[in-house]
Amino acid sequence: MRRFTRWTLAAAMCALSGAASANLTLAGSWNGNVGLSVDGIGSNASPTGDVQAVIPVGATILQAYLYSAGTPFPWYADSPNTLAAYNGAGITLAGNAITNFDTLMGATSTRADIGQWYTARADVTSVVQALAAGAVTDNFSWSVSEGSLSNRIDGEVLAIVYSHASLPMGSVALLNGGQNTGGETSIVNLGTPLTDPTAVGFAAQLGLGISFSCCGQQSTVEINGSGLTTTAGNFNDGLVASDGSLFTVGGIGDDPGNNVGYASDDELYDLRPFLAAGDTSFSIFTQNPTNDDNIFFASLYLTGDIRDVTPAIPEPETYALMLAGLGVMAMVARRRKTR
Ligand SMILES: [Ca+2]
Ligand SMILES: [Ca+2]
Ligand SMILES: [Ca+2]
Ligand SMILES: [Ca+2]
Repeated sequence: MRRFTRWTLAAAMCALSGAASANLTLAGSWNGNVGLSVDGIGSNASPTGDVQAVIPVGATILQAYLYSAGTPFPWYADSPNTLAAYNGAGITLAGNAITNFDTLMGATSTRADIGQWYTARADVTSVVQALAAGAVTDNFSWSVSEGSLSNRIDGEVLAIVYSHASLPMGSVALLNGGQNTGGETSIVNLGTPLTDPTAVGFAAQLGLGISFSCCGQQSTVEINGSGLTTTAGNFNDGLVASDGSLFTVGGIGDDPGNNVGYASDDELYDLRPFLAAGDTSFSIFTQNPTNDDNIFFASLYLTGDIRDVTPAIPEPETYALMLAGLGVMAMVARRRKTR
């Protein structure tokens, strides 16, 4: 029994250190005359509500993703935690049944009672291409429904990447979150050094998608080690303050500046003050001290050359935790051998 306890402790320590590795992974990046449309909606109504899109007339739609963010499991035992659950729920976008969710992601809380969020992502490129075909307007509004899972899905993000010859050269990156609430760092690597961020026309925007957040629950974000915000979260794109509607994403209709305060922080951020000419990379650190929010999505737009986004080298304390775990396992193994 004692041996079992030690093995369990050692395994748990290794698992903890593993879970703390960076988890903001690249869903895709696009370079050229590219632009980005991001919006979200959350509610417990049926339909859920309308999601907005802004796509220049004549643009080529390169990629569109629909993210649907469920409440955590096992906090709610009937939260969706499989792709089959999402694909069978009756989720729709502008009346189109979305049954091709093929990627699960989502944060893991350091609180066992909350557990894990299972956010699903579907490729809706062909759906959005058809909806926008032949349009004579830049602005779209499409109804979203969460079907039978409305009470256990906080909301949807619609992210669209397009290109248009009138746009400046730049990069878009979409990131699947699932940040460990305890804190994680990702590195954005650039193919060419940054031009002067203070020059006219330079743009560097970060948008975050966060679910299951309200009522003072908030996250900290640092860029290159400097504080961007301590108040990311809340349900700015959710219609009511109840589970199944706690949803926010930085994007259309939000202030491109960095808003101060929990109520006004809209999860759309200007990174220019944190960047310098000649930079070849920058870091994004997120942490949710309240351990109950799901940072499941991030978008980047940069008049620069994003090549990839990679996990940062684990923090020193992560190494220490991992080594401690390995040490306990080695100790247990030695004791077992001598018996
Ligand atoms: Ca809902
Ligand atoms: Ca928003
Ligand atoms: Ca907010
Ligand atoms: Ca803002």
